[in-house]
Amino acid sequence: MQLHCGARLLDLGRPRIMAVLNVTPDSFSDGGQFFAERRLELSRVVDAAAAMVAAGADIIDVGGESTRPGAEPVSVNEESARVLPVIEALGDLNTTISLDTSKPEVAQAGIRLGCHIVNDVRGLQDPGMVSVAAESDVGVCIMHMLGSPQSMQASPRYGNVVTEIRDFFQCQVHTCMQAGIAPERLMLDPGFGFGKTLEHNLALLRELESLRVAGLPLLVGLSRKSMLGALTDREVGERRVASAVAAALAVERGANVVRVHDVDATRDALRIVLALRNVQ
Ligand code: HH2
Repeated sequence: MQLHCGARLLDLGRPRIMAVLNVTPDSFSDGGQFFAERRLELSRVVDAAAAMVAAGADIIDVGGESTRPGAEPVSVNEESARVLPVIEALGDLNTTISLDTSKPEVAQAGIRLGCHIVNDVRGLQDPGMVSVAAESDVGVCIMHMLGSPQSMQASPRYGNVVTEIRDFFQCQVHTCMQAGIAPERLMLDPGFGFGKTLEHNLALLRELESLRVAGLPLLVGLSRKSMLGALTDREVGERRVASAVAAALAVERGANVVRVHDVDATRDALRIVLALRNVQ
């Protein structure tokens, strides 16, 4: 299995680590760390990304808008000012760069500056995102979210969470293919914590493989999320072990890419999974 993402080809014969690099003042677990007197310090962002690559990250996922429950939306200008200089600066790292955005304008500018993947937590529901993706050759992550960050955790309800998300994937993959986006460019993500209760999240993880549509790669983001806090009774800064275990379990259940904050711990966990599979 491979993901075609612009100039790069990501071999998914083994699970890959997508490292989270949030350049926001307010992300739920790593917000604000690159800001001094409200200004983004680019050299510190680049150093952090280089450290993630050295620790074993295969993809760096740059985000400029927090999507934690209750987060306020940011404007195109604000998000662009946060992420675009970072995308440009990371070009020298020789790694796969993903841009976590739902805004067509931001995605388009990021693609021009050389990002390889567009990671859309709104799953390309905006036709503008479909057009931008179709006009490019980057990889695309279609994530499922119920509602919006402002309201999604109020009282999420599904008839059957697994079949509804599978249906959503089917519909979005069809839309992408109609628009001319090759399936080799697509990844699917159930969106843990995005309009889901603990029970919904557990059902999705338990039945991860049945979410796979058209044989496409699955991306899973559980790192530091409140689901792990609920299960372990730990605050967000204390969820490193739970996050690494969750990443390993996700890979055991079929995840091809795991989106994580703690790259070194995840790498150790995945090494054990791979050793059991007899893969180095
Ligand atoms: N989770 C978050 C953001 N982007 N993208 C994908 N594909 N899958 C996810 O599970 C996912 C995502 C939320 O985590 P984080 O970026 O750490 O927090 P915030 O949204 O507060 O910036």
